[in-house]
Amino acid sequence: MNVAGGVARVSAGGPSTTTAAHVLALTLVAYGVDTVFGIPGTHNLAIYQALAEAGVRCVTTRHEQGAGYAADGYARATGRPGVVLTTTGPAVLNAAAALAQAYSDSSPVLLISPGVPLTHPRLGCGYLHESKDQSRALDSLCAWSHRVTSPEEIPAALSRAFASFTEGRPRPIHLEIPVDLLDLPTSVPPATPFQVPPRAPDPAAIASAATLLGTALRPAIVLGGGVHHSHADHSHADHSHVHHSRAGTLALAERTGAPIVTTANGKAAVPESHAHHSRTGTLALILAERTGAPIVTTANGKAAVPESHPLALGATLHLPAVQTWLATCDVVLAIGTELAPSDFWIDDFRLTGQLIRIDVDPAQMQGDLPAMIPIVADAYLALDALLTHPAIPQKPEHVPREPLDAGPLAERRDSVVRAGWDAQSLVGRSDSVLWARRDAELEALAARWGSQLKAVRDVLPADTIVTADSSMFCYYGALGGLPIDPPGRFLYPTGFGTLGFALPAAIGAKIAYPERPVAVLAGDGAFQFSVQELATAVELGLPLPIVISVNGGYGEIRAEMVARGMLPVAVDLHNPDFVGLAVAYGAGGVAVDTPEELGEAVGKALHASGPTVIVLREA
Ligand SMILES: Cc1ncc(C[n+]2csc(CCOP(=O)(O)OP(=O)(O)O)c2C)c(N)n1
Ligand SMILES: [Mg+2]
Repeated sequence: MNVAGGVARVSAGGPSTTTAAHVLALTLVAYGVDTVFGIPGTHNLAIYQALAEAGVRCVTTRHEQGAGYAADGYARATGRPGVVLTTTGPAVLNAAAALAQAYSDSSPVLLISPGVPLTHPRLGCGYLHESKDQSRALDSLCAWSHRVTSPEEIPAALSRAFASFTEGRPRPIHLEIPVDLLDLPTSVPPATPFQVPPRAPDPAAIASAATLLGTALRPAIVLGGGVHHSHADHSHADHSHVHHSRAGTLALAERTGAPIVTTANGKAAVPESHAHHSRTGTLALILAERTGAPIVTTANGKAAVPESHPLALGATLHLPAVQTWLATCDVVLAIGTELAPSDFWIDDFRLTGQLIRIDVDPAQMQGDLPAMIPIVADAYLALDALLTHPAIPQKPEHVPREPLDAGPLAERRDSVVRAGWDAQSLVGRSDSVLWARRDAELEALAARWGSQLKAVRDVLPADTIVTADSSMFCYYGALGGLPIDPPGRFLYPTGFGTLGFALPAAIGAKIAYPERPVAVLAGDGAFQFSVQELATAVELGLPLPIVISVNGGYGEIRAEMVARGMLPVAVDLHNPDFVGLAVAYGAGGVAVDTPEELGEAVGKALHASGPTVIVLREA
């Protein structure tokens, strides 16, 4: 028997029937899901069977938390939903930390799990994998969790999930299917995917923002993770339904060197071959050049624009020098960012200038830093509208040369001059006081790893996806000290601040883009939260350099204890022989001492037949 979606099935028991599990699998396929990350168990076998029949790749991790981070890595790298499949109960809770991390970082992760039977009274009678209320537990960590009550509800629930990944802020979703529904026959067809048009900005708000930006003396741009995956970055290949202006598209093409194609409806578009670049980031850079605004990014916004650009301050929002400067800018444009305490690393950052916020999430407009001009819209469309507004210079000719140092605006207002844009004035900018202070602070933070990070940077190809963990090597080191230009990426668990993210996230990213280099950075503590995923990477033959910064345990926490005047307790860990451990898993393992050895090891690992653990002893 064929069903919509065209997949025929023959089951051992005779003529096949379409079941709830089949409708689930076929709907996922219709939405373009080609891979799920998870672990099979008694309750989800029907789903595994239907997925296998539908040709979906099932990647088995060694722990459901690893599946969650892998799906998240896949989602962050591609902008497409990452799907996790677990069994009921402990498996769902194992994945829960990863879902909460995805919530914090606005990553579209879909967890599908069975649940206790619909017919079960759920009164704590000891049903296998029973918990008090699994769906409610997950609902408090995700955008939402839904327990369906009939097979017919499955395509509707999935359709709602996929729509919510694109219509606003993408956040994780849990779909629970009572185990007794999975094998039920059904005639409901799989869901038919549809496009949710990206949210266009309010022209009046754009006009106000353009006027403010166009007359700003010290404008600044802050980019968050929302810039990587605005709707326009991931919509239909020719983008013909996205109403971006021809002017914006031409500017984009000029900047990326992409050829322009004209679509059936006469609109100009840039082909999908340039999809690895954030089109939204490119527009933000063009706006920066036209207004002379330096750009700083959050951790999640890292590499949305080239960090080598003279106007880019990198992912340094946590540095006091950058905060002091930002606080004195007269106009700040924040795009796709919460401007959260975990972005600033302090709780009470305040601006003195006027704040324009662009975000798909209306809730962001009245956050800790309320927007003076709120623009609730897709970031690409809003930037496109700003760039074509007459109040914004149409050429990059308004770069304020001075002052970019941290003096209070009032004292400086008179000395602000506007200079004609040329390459020379931008090059000169990197010598300015602001950049010098940034560099000094970065160096102080990352001194321990400075030459090591440089050695790693030198051997990583431009399109490398770097995954990082909540370890000092990553946030004091790589976040500000490993510059990345697009199409490179930096995937890091901010906000929720989990440990064990980097390795499984790299597995997900590498599965999404087998042709792109992917590298892992983690501390010895973080690595051991998901060390078992080495087996997954070995099994899949993924050439991942995994650089472990070894300091004998939870270094940051140890330092905090000392700073409090405590004697360190519970932070010095017995470590395994990491090289021996890697070899036992079938991976490569090497200990390095010098930056040269590190660079060489990372370079070699990129071309190995599987993962390589590279042990870097902290000085
Ligand atoms: C899941 C989880 N458990 C505990 C913590 C608390 N924590 C934050 S940093 C840290 C130490 C991490 O050790 P390591 O990865 O070796 O980095 P280091 O601090 O040594 O650089 C711990 C335990 C956390 N963030 N997440
Ligand atoms: Mg450590």
